[in-house]
Amino acid sequence: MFGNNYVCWLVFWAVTGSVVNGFAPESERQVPAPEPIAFRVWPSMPPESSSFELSKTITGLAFTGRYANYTTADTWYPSWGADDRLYSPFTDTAGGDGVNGVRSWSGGGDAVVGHAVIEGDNPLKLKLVEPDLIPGSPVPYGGRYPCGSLMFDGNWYLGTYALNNASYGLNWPILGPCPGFHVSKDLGKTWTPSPLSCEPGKALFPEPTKRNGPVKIGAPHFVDFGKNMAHSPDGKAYLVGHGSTEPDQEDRNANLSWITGDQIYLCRVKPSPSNINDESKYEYFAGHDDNGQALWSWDFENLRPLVDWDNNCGCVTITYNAPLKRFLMCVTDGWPTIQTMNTYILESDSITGPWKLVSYMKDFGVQAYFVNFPSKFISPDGRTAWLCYSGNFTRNQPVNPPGGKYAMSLHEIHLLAPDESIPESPLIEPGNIAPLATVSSSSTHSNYQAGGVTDGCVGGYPGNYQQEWATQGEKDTAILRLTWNQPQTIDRVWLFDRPNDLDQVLSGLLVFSDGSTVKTGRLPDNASYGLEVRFEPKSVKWLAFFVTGVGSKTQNIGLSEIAVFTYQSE
Ligand SMILES: [Ca+2]
Ligand SMILES: [Ca+2]
Ligand SMILES: [Ca+2]
Repeated sequence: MFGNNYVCWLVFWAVTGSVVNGFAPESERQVPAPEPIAFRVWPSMPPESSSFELSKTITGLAFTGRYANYTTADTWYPSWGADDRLYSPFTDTAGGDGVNGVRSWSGGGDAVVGHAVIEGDNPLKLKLVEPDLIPGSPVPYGGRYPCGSLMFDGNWYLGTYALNNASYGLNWPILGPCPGFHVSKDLGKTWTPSPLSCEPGKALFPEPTKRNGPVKIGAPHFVDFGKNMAHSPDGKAYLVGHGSTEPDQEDRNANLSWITGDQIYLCRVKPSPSNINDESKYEYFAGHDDNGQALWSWDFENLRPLVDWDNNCGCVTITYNAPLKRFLMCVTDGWPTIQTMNTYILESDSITGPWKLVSYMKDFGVQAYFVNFPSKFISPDGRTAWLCYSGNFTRNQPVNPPGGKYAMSLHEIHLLAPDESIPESPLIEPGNIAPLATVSSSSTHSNYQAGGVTDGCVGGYPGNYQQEWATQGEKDTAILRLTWNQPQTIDRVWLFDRPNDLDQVLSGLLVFSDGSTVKTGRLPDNASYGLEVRFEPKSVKWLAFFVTGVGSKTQNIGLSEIAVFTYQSE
């Protein structure tokens, strides 16, 4: 479905455009830039096996387009300390500067986990400080990675979990046990290592029964109750993890991995340095009684699933949204560990459920994982928050939403209220397939990202520079290329200039993967209008836009937006 404006343009075209052989000839016209939208709703596409009721309180999740990326590491789970700083693990730094020069790698016998403090109130202007490492043996597993982080009453608890590899080519397909928590009483300067280990029988919980056997709370994450756990119902820390049981319902590789599983489990403990690694101090969620009251048990044997959805319960986090009085659960289904991943958001007014579906975000990222809502960045009305995740560790995948990265990637989101109107724009309708493409460019200015060119917004410097692509000093050499995973049948492209009055495209050339080319003319300088280029429908896997001529004042040529429309027969 297209917005009303689009229908008007189509009618206008049918009246004024000449038609040859049933198709419009290659031609150009100006189209007005769609109004900038406040947010873009991510379509919720739950699979048929989903049995969640839809939430009536939070009816969807939308992205405003504002984002920020920090470091070249993943595994960020910030915990909000009483001193207003965020305390997080990190690991697996990939190139670049790591975290202020500190590099962490959690696979192999020399596994270490990173930790760092995040300062600042504005998610767009955070400062990472005090990064350091803690070693810990993964034996008899192959890797030992960070999981839950809690800063409470001046003590920092940093959890780890074991992973194993297997011979079938996936990424860490076997989830192992949790060997407890490292504890720091001086804000991360020194640590008392966990006395527990990854060996079955010597881990925190009495699981697995044998090496590589399934676990229920393999990678626990602390429920984020706000600053210094301000909203814990009973002063206890709650931990949520994903797992599976034995025997499983089917035989699949990576059934239970770092990012895949069958159930979600919950436990709680009064946090103190002496309690945190003492299993006898833990209580387990044991289901509900006949009146719907949550049951808690001191016996791990009585642990029951908080969510039970075979093959759809991977890595999980929970945050309390205090203004809305709602718990938000983020679950990633990342099977088979190296392709696109799905994330869904659930909400409940009780930590023990029942949970209702906010959004099932298919191919979110397109490979996002370790998804959480840091409570510090929830707005006073509870409707704006920032989603924290890492994305696309498997290279050469498209990025969606724009700005996602292998990093601490923070994205501003809006939680839809019932009856709230949803903004429309032809740039975010399904007919525009530019956002589905992998974007590459001859160069990109260091303050910009090429992905701004397909974010659905015509904008840029001197406004929001995240909404456009600018080159690093290029003029008539610049090339932008969009590549799709599948061939696409297209018949129109919209091109919008950078809105500033220095940089302007005077001429260009569209080159398609089928070998055809189309010359394009001047783009309106201030981008209040764009250039629509129409051509006979063609099936392509990629297209490239070559800038062939620019205005004399141009410094860093680029585009604020490109849209590519699929051919609609009829
Ligand atoms: Ca399963
Ligand atoms: Ca844009
Ligand atoms: Ca311009």
